[in-house]
Amino acid sequence: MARPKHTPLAEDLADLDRLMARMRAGERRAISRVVTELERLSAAAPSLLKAMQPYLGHALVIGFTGPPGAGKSTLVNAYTTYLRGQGKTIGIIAVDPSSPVSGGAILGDRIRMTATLDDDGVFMRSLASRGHLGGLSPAAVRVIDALDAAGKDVILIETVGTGQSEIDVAEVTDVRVLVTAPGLGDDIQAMKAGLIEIADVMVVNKADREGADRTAQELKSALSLRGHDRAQVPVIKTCATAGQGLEALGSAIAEVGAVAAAGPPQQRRRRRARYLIARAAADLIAERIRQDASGEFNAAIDAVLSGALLPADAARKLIAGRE
Ligand SMILES: Nc1nc2c(ncn2[C@@H]2O[C@H](COP(=O)(O)OP(=O)(O)OP(=O)(O)O)[C@@H](O)[C@H]2O)c(=O)[nH]1
Ligand SMILES: [Mg+2]
Repeated sequence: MARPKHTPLAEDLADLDRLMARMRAGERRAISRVVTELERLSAAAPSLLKAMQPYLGHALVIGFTGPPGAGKSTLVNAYTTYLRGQGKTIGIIAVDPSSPVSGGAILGDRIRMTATLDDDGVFMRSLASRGHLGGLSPAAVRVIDALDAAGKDVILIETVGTGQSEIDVAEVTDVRVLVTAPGLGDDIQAMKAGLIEIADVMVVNKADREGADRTAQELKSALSLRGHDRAQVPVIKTCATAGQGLEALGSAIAEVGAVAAAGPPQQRRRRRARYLIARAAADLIAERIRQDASGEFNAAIDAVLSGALLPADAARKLIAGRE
């Protein structure tokens, strides 16, 4: 993962066709370069995106979300090894990997994600989501595109489920895996509500620990309470540290993935583009309200206070400008 320190900017970026070819050959330095430019949305990003166009829409994107310390990184690492055994190339994106609970800083993830070492078939990048109110950063979505263009067959994205992020992840991934573990207590309870609605596959990791069966049962009953559709969601027990349960996890993911892969590739790209546009629009609106040079926002507040407008109507009016 060592990044070249003295690469002249122009060297890699001058010949984009060559850069694309190197990236698609799995050359780590080339992928790293493109990922970094897109992550930072640098001046080179627009021409890179253009050069990437012909190669986009191939990868299957799988999201691993769950409470801090559930074993997401360890599981992603084990699953990577499993997929490598099938000859698949892998891109990994770890969003905000340093949780206070497991103390798993980026360095810790490096240790857990040993499958990424010395294997040009795997590329991993850690990203911070800070500054983006708990949500998945648009940078992560651009990095998905970069790894897709690099020809990775499968892209695994790890996020801590903290509210907004799992909803964002649901929007940009083809398969959504919720990872929990026994003994996380309230964490699971708090997360259940949102995540149970969107997960395609549920995992109870740390199956070697006491209480795994009970946690699996709890998840199953929570799912069945939500109707027939949700009751079909598989609940799989794994022990990521020992590499157990991966076959079952692999087939459950493959089943959901096959449905996604059956659709046109364009559809998956559309979802990512839609998300980026929606985020940009939300940012613009937030910015406009913050600045509020025209006093429109103050007028809206007055209208709400006087009972002339409901807050939602005031918001609609603000977005529409003048009506
Ligand atoms: N006993 C047991 N421990 C596990 C298992 N999987 C992971 N762990 C341990 O649980 C701890 C947390 O694992 P991580 O993979 O960092 O968990 P994470 O969900 O990625 O954590 P954050 O990214 O910090 O939210 C580590 O000490 C792992 O070794 C498992 O199957 N069994
Ligand atoms: Mg982690």
